Amino acid sequence: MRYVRIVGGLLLALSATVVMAHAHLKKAVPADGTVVGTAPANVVLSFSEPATLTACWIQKDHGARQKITGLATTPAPQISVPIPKLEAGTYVLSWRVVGDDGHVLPGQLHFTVTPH
Ligand SMILES: [Cu+2]
Repeated sequence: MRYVRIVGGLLLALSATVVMAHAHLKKAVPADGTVVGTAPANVVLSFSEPATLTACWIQKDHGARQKITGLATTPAPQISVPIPKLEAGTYVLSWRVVGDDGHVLPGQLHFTVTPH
């Protein structure tokens, strides 16, 4: 019984380590769901560890995805994504990110640019 508990605890500790090794999004500016009056020139993504975006797209009002180029190729915990000039509308920024452990994770955030 004691053995089972120790092994169980060890497995829990191990899985916690694996989870922490993924590049998780901790913060985004603008944050997911934000409504902004001025189109952002950049979206800044903060991850739980140094990470690299392998791909990134922006999509307006469920239209075609536009690929974002000029992404940093050096891993960093904070990544600034250059955003093309945006008109008023609803946007989805989506990406694929790879962290230290080599796992590629998808992510996305939504924001709205209001006319002014
Ligand atoms: Cu991972």
